Amino acid sequence: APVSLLSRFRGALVASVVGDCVGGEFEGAEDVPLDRVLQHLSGLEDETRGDGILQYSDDTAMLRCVAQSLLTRMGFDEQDMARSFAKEYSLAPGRGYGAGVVQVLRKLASPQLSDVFQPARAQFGGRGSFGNGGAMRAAPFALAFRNIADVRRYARFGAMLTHSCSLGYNGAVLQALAVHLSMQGDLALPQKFISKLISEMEEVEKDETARSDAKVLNLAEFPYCARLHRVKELMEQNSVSIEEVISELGNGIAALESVPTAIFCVLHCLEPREGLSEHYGGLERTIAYSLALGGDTDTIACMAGAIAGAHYGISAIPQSWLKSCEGAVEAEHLAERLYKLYNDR
Ligand code: 8NA
Ligand code: MG
Ligand code: MG
Repeated sequence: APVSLLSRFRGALVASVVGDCVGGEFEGAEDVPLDRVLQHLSGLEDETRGDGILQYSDDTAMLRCVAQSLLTRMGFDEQDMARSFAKEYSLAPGRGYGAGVVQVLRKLASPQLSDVFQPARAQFGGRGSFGNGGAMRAAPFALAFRNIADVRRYARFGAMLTHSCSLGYNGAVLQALAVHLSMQGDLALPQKFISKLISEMEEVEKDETARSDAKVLNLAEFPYCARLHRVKELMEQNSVSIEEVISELGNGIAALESVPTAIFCVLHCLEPREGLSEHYGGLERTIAYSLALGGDTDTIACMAGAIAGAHYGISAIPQSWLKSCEGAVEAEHLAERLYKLYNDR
C-alpha cells in the first residue's frame, strides 16, 4: 500500500528518536560486530524490560526544540529557537552534548544577548563548529516547509545558531533536503534521489564562504558533493565492506563525516543485505546497519532514521522498538502537529 504523507511525517520523527536511543549503546565504539547490534536490537523485543528504558541524547533533545519552536512560532524564529535550546540545556545538561557546543548553549541563555548567531561564530577561534549537531536536529525543517528553497534556507539558519562553519550548517541543509526528498517518495528511484541531492548541493556549495572554508580546512572543493559522488559509487558496487564505508565516507562527529554516511546507510539498506536479519524490513536494516558502522552511532542512526522513516512510514517501526525509547511517543505527536501546520500552508 502507498505510504501516506502523515505516516511519513510520523515515521521521520519517531525513527529519528529510535535511532538516537538505540544508537547510544555503541556511541564512540571503534568496532561494533553485527552480532552485538542484532543482540541489542532483539533485546528490545523482550516485553519484561519495561517501557522507555533507552534514553535519548542531545540529538533528540535539540530536535524536539526545533520542532516545538517551528510549531509555536508557525515558522522559523531564531530568537525563540535559540531560547528553546538554552532552556533545554539548562534543564537537562547531561544528555551528551558535544564538548564545544555547551559554551554556545550557556551564552544563548543570557537575556542581554541581542544577536543570537554571535555565540556560534565565536566557536573554535572564530571558525565555528563543523560538528554534526546542526544536522542531527534538521529533520523538522523538512516537515515544516513545503518549498525546497525554504527547507534549504531555514535548515541553514537553524543550524547556524550553534554551527557557524559552512561545513556544519551545510551538513544540516543536506540532511533536511534528504528528508524532504524522501517524503516526496523519491527513494523509489535511488539513483535519481542521489543525483538530485548532488545537484542541490552543487548550488549550496557554490557559495564563496563554503569555498573558502573548504580551502582553509584542506578539503577538496565542493566537499559534500564529493562525498555524495562516493555514495553513488558505493551504490554501484556489488559488495561493500563496513571498512570501505568508514574509510570512504567516515563515521565521526564532523557533519562531513556523518551526514553522507547516514544517507548511504538508507540507500544501502533499501535491499536485503547479508548479515542483517531476514525478517527485518528496510527501516530496521537501516538502523541496524548504522550502528554496525561504529563511531558516532547515535547521531548517524538518528539522521538515517529520519530519512528512512520518511520513506517507509510509521508502520515500519516495530512497536517494541518504539516502546523502548524515551520520547518516541512525544515525537509522534510533534509529527502530527507539524503535519497540520504543513497542510495549512
Ligand atoms: P560541537 O560543536 O562541540 O562539535 C563536536 C566536536 O567536533 C567538538 O567538540 C570538536 O572536538 C570538534 N569540532 C567541531 N568544529 C571544530 C572546529 N572548527 N575545529 C576543531 N574541532 C572542531 O558539538 P556538536 O553539537 O556538533 O556535536 C554533536 C555530537 O556530539 C553528536 O554526535 C552528539 O551525539 C554528541 N556526542 C558525540 C559523542 C561521540 O563520541 N561521537 C560523544 C558525546 C556526544
Ligand atoms: Mg547524541
Ligand atoms: Mg552522537
